[in-house]
Amino acid sequence: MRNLSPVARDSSWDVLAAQELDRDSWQRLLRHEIPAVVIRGFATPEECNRLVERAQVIGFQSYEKVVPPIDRIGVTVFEHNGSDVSGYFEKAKGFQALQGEIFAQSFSPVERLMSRLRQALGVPVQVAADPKHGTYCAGLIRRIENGTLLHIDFAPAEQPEWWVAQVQSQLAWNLYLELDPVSPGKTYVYDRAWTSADETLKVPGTYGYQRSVVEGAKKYTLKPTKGDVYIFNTRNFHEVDPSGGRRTTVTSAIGTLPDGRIVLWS
Ligand SMILES: O=C(O)CCC(=O)C(=O)O
Ligand SMILES: [Fe+2]
Repeated sequence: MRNLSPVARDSSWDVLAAQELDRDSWQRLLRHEIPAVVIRGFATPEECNRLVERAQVIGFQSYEKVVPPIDRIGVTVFEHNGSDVSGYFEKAKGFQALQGEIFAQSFSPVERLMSRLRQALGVPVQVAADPKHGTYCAGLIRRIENGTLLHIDFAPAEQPEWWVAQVQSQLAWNLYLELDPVSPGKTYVYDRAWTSADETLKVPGTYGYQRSVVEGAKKYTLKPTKGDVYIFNTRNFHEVDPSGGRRTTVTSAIGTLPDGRIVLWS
């Protein structure tokens, strides 16, 4: 499963800006040549508001053992790191029904995102499925309001026993549903991709890394805007600032398989 493909370091970002989604920008994002891809106007303000409203009625819960706290509706592989694969899939079933309910009463950002990717890239896009355990969850509704630690999200490194560890590249999409207009909680992505040697810089007992890991690296500032989707390569170190108020997103991981297929999971 594990696919710790080396990262080509002969190219680095030349523009610190997100590019519109197309085949070319996608390939460049996978090769770590650009910091982000954007889909502007992915959802209308009314769609965003409606989804937030439905999510609030259902209610958020906090990630287990994460400081600073992050709230979410959904199930994540991150919280089942190690080999608690069955635990994840047991919870997944319950969540899929709940997610269906929320999206049926608003709209499905996951379906929309998959169809936009198919359209733009011309490849199959599916929710990830483990042949033994079934379908992964994809599409977490998340509130990051106190910021995050400096981290990466990369299954080959973090969930080596899982089916999704066979991905060659891992990206994330975030649809920003609700933001504080003054202090939205910026996201910073560094031009520095994780390698296994970086594990020595992990801060013990947390999901974060020491700051020295990004020393001297170019930094892209993602200032989120409501209704837009940003996609970035989560093998690159990144972090989120605390926000002045509500900061709600819908998000999932996106992986590329060796046969060209794209899979989503949370
Ligand atoms: O909320 C964001 O802007 C990014 C959060 C994050 O760390 C991720 O999507 O991997
Ligand atoms: Fe992340």
